[in-house]
Amino acid sequence: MRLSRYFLPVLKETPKEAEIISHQLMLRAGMIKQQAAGSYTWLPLGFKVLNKVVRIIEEEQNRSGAIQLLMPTVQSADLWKESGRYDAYGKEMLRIEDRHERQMLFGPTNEEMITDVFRTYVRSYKDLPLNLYHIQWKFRDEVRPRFGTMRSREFLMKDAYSFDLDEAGARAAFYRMFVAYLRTFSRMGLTGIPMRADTGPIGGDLSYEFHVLADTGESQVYLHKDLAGKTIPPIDTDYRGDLKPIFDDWTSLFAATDEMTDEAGFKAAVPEDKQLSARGIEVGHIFCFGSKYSEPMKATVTGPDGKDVLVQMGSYGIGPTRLVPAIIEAFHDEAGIVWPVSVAPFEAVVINLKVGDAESDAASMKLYGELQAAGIDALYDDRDQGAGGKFATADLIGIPYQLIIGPRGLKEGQVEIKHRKSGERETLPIGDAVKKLVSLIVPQRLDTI
Ligand code: 5CA
Repeated sequence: MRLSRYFLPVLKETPKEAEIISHQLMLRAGMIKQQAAGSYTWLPLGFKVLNKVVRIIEEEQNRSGAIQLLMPTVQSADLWKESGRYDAYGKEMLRIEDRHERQMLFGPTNEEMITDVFRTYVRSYKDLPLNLYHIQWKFRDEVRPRFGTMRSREFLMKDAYSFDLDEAGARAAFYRMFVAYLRTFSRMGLTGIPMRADTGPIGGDLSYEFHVLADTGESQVYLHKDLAGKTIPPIDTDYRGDLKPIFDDWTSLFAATDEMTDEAGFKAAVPEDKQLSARGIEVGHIFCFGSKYSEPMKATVTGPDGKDVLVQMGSYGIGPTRLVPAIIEAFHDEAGIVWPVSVAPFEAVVINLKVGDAESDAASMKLYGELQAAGIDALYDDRDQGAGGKFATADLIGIPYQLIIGPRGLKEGQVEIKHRKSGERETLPIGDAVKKLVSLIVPQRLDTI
């Protein structure tokens, strides 16, 4: 992408309405624009990051055996009356009436709709286990939408729903998602720490929230320090095998939100030198709720003995539009965002210091082309502007590597690479630059670990 033709409305000033750093930086870097309270347009740069986050989620969901579909945003109230949640959901649900005076709603979640899909088609235990997921916009009329896309009213959710013959099957499905979640957050450079949590309006008695630790997090969390450095299950984890040992290993160390414990309970459970009391951002939440929906909605399958049984269900959410600011909370400095390569909007930016100088233009275009040919997601800053402004933009929008090309270096046959994270700059022969960038970038995509 050539920056001169891109749409990147960066702001010089920090907008006053933004309280936390991720919200400030998303506005300044031209990633989002507020439309109404808790409702945002994703501008091109933001949308590019969001898509990378979504792609990682999809890859890990697919790897775990979940199958993607897509359900509508606007739902019929009838299904929610069947489950009994239409009245129970209260004011957070945006209720709509169509021209025929039928009651509709903008979906805050999809347990009812997926249960309806299931009961329409699935008849036999032989079709189980089944896990269906989608990535779709939700609307919740939050009392306090705030912090930009961190807590918005319209937000994107990955929601998966599992169906099993019995409780043991439902548990195994829960473990598969648990492992997929650990891998998903880790591929974005984050540690998503699973914590016992309250089930709220989704229901059931077993649930874990995944929290990213950050001072600006909305939840108070208590955990055993060793959870932060634990090994993540690798790419070749066998999702058909028994994943309970991984679940047991992670959950044997204490971690809970303040809805599930208090300071006294925490202090009694964790040795003093291992106690970590922190703020957390809830980036995922998984639930196991048995027949809470299958019973009122009569979702059954024929079991091995020929008798009908209620299907055992769970649901599993991740918030992609919350993950983007959560990643920024974890990775930024005074100059701006410092994206991990795996979610960076561009992996490298070619900075032409002297647009209009024939040699600089030719070398920049050549290297930009070679980077693209090598599969690098590259941006080319070809704007006719001073070097200071270009560096400031590249730092602000957080591109992991800057390839700096100017007449002085070219005379010596040299270019420079700046590492955004460390600030380190290295000079190297022009012919080595692309190879060097590929060797730096590819391993950090974390798509083979
Ligand atoms: N049906 C279940 C799981 S599929 C469910 O709705 N769970 S949830 O309510 O916990 O939401 C799942 C995830 O969506 C949360 O962990 C969070 O990452 C994200 N999320 C929830 N509310 C918001 C919001 N207002 N803004 C941004 N993300 C949100």
